[in-house]
Amino acid sequence: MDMKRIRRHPSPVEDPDPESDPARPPATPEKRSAAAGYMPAFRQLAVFAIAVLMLLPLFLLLSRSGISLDRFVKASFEKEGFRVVSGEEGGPPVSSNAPKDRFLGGLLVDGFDEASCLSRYQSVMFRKVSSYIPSPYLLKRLRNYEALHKRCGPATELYNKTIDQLKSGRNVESAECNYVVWISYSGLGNRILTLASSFLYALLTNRVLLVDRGSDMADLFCEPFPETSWLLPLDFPINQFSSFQKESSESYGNMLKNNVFANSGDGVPKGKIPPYIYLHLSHDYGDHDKLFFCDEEQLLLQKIPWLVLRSDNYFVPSLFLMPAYEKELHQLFPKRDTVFHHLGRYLFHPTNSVWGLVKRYYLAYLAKVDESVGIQIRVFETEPGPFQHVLDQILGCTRKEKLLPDVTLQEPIGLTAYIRSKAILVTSLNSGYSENIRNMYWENPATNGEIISVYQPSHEEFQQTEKQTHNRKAWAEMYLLSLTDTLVTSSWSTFGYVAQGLGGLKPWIMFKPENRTTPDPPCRRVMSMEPCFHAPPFYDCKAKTGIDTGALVPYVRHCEDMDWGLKLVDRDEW
Ligand SMILES: Nc1nc2c(ncn2[C@@H]2O[C@H](COP(=O)(O)OP(=O)(O)OP(=O)(O)O)[C@@H](O)[C@H]2O)c(=O)[nH]1
Ligand SMILES: *[C@@H]1O[C@H](CO)[C@@H](O)[C@H](O)[C@H]1NC(C)=O
Ligand SMILES: *[C@@H]1O[C@H](CO)[C@@H](O)[C@H](O)[C@H]1NC(C)=O
Ligand SMILES: [Mg+2]
Repeated sequence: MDMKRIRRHPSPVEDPDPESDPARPPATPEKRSAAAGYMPAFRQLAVFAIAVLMLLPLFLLLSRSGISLDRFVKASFEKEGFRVVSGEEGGPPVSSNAPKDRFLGGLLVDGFDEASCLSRYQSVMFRKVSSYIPSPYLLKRLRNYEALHKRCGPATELYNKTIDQLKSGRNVESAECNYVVWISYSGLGNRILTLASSFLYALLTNRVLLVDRGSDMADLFCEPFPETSWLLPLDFPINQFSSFQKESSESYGNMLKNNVFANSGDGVPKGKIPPYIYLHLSHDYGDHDKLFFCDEEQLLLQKIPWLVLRSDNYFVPSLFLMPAYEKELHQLFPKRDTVFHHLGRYLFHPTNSVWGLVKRYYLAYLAKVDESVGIQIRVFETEPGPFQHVLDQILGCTRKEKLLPDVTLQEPIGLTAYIRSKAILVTSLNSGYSENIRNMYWENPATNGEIISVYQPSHEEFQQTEKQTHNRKAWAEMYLLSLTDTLVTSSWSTFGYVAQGLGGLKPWIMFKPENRTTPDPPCRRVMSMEPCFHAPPFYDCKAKTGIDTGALVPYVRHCEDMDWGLKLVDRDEW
C-alpha cells in the first residue's frame, strides 16, 4: 500500500503559499498525518526546518512564559508523526527519521509474523500517538506474563499435566500453572471489556488466561501473546459452558451457599477443594458470587487451578477496592484511568479481515479530512426508531458543546479557496440519524463555512450477536470510532466504552433519555476514558455490611451515565 497517498492534510511544504490566500486559516500544529512516518527523509528534514522557523517566535514566547519548550516541540511533532528525540540534557531537540513507535511505548513486543496480523504493525499509521505512557512496571509484568503463558499455554507439557489432573478430578495443592478460562458471552463490546478485566485478574493472580472461542472470537482478534495461543483447545475436558449459569452447582457462590466448602477465613477451606470452579460474575450474580471481590475469598480461590469465568461487565473498578491488590495495581497503573487504554491496545488487534474493513473505510472517508467527529448512537427502545428525541439530543449536544457547527439560511457569497472539512462518523443500528444530519448539512451551509460530510459504515437494524460478518463490522466500527478526533457516545453502551478507551478519548456522553424525552442537558464530558462497571457489589468485606463502594476512595467513582455504576478516575483527592 502506498501510504504517501493517504495524507490527511496538506503539509506546510505542499502548501503553495499560505500567505497569498487571506481566506486561508493558518496551519495549526494540531494537524496530523497518517503517512508522515513514511515520508522520505529529506522531506521530513525540510518540514522540520520550515516548521522550526515558523514556530520560532512562539518558542521564544513560550520559554519566557515558563512552558517547557521541549515538551511543546515533542507534543506537536509527535502528532505529525515525527519522533523528536531530545539531545543531551538541556540541548536542542533533534529530529529523527525513526518511524512512529510501532510498539506503543514498549506495550507490544516484536517477533510476530507480520502478515498474520497486519493491524498489530499498521495501526500506528492510523492512530494518534497516545499521550499516556505505560509504566515500566506494567511492561515488566507483561513480559513476565508472556513468559508464563508460553510455559503453561496450550500443548505444553505443563498444560498437559494440569489437564490430566483436571480429568482425574484430583486437585494437587501446588499446581505449577493455574488458569482463568474466559467464557465467550454477551455483546461484542461487553466481551472486549470482560476479556480485559479477566486478563488483569490473571495478571494479578499469576494465572494464564485462556479464551473460549465461542462462535467468532478467533475470527475477530489476533493472538496477543507471542509464540503461543490464548485460545482454549477444542478438546478441553470441561465443555458444558452453556450450562454454567447463576444456578449451577459448580459455581463458587452456590458452593459457598450450599456449604459444599466453607471459607474458614485464612484461606484454609473446610471440605474438599475441587480442581475447577465456575465464577459467575455476570450482571445477575448473587451476594455469594459477589464475595469474589473479597480478599479472604481470593485466598481460597488461589488453591483452585482452574477458574472458569463468565461475565458481561467491566469488573476492574472493584479490583481496585481490594486491599490485597492495592499496591500492585498502583504500581501497574500510576495513572489509574489508563487501565483499559493500555490493556486494550495490548490485547485487541483486529484480524486481517476486520483490519481490511477498518483500513478501507478510514482511507476512503476519514483520511483526507481536517478533523473527524465520531458519534456512537445506541438506543435502548424496543422499536427500531429513528426517534426525534434522540436526533434532538445529538444535535443539542454537538451544538451546545460546539463540536459541530450550526447551520444558517444565509448562502455565503463567493467561494473560498481553502475549505475546512470535517467528517462525522456515525455508528448506529439505524440509518435515520445520519441521513438526517447529512441532509441538514446539505440543505444548509454551516455558519463557519466548514464542509461537513457524514458517513455511517453499516446499519444492521438489530443486534445479531452470533452472526460473524455482523460482529466483524461491529468491531471495525468500534475501532474506527477510536480513530476519530472527538467522540460523542451513548449512555450504558459498552460499544462506546471500547472506542473511547482504545482511542484514549474522553467523550461527551449523551444521557439516557427517560420517557422518550430529550434530557437536559443532553450530554456531558466524562471524567475519565475508563469504562463503567454496571453491576458492582455494594459490600464491605470486613464489616460484612452493605456500603457505597463509590464513596470509599477518590479514584473509584460513580459513573456519569449510571448512578450505581463504578469507574476509575485519575484522582487522589476527593
Ligand atoms: N455494526 C454495528 N453493530 C452494532 C452497533 N450497535 C450495536 N451493534 C450490535 O449490537 C451489539 C451490541 O452489543 P455491545 O457491543 O455489547 O454494545 P452495547 O452498546 O453494550 O449494547 P448492549 O449489549 O445491547 O447493551 C454489538 O456487538 C453489535 O453486534 C453499531 O453501531 N454498529
Ligand atoms: C500435549 O498433548 C497434546 C495432545 O493432547 C500433544 O499434541 C502435545 O504434543 C503434548 N505436549 C507435550 C509437550 O507433550
Ligand atoms: C411521559 O410523557 C408523557 C407525554 O409525553 C406524559 O403524559 C407522561 O406523564 C410522562 N410520564 C412520566 C413518568 O414522566
Ligand atoms: Mg453490551
